[in-house]
Amino acid sequence: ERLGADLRHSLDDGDFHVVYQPIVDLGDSSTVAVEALVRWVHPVRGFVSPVAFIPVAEDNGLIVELGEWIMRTACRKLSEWRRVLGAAAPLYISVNVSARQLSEPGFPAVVTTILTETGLEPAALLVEVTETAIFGGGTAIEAVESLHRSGIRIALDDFGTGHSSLGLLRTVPVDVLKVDKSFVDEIAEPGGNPVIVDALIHVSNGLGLRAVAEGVETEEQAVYLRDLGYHYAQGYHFGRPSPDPILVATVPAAP
Ligand code: G
Ligand code: G
Ligand code: MN
Ligand code: NA
Repeated sequence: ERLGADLRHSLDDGDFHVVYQPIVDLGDSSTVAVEALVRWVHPVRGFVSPVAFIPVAEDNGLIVELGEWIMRTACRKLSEWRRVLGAAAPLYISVNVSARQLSEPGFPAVVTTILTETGLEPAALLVEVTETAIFGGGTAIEAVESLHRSGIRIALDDFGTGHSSLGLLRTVPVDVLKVDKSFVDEIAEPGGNPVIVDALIHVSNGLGLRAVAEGVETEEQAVYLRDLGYHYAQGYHFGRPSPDPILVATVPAAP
């Protein structure tokens, strides 16, 4: 397929970029972490959404190489922030990993090598997986267990939208629940019903997990979530994904 061949060229030509979205503490809006998100600027088509190209890269296997590049780029970035900012750098970086990457033999070893190369300890990395990826079969669960054993933390992304079984939270080593935007959207919407965000903070606390509310777009939603007991959130209200939200925010303006 065309898009597939273009992915190959763009990987060689440097048309992929990684942007970073703040994950904030709802108490003081400080950035505690960032999520890495890949962007593709196609030489002819311009911006192509990951929603369109990640599935193609999964099908033709390029996601393995692309995903490794994203992971290395993100880890280098956190390393740079630490070099410049020391303890004021974000605590960890969150990286999305797809089903195909998880079931690639040797994936956990690749991740460990990247951490060593970039001088990060395992706890500096949070790997985001979806319920669907974990249950895609093969060795995905074993990979998640192996990453977790090495000290890398695991987040369940888009939580509640897949074929969720709450039992999964007891059988797979999960540290963080990323509560899907569709549930956050119900807050402060006419006719909306925020019952799921309410239920999930209890589930998360009860299991000793951390919850991150995704897709927070308004102050009203942020306040509501904080009052429910959420500590962490992410969304356009706090910051859109951008090339360097950390150094841009801290570099003093020119006189
Ligand atoms: O960043 P954006 O909202 O456009 O992302 C759309 C979808 O693409 C989301 O489901 C997101 O998880 C996925 N995505 C974005 N960046 C990456 C990435 O680096 N790796 C993988 N596997 N998925 C990504
Ligand atoms: O599936 P995942 O949660 O990894 O996808 C995150 C995607 O959601 C990213 O592509 C990011 O650009 C997008 N996103 C992040 N915050 C918001 C938000 O507040 N509103 C909307 N519409 N999208 C968001
Ligand atoms: Mn994610
Ligand atoms: Na998500």
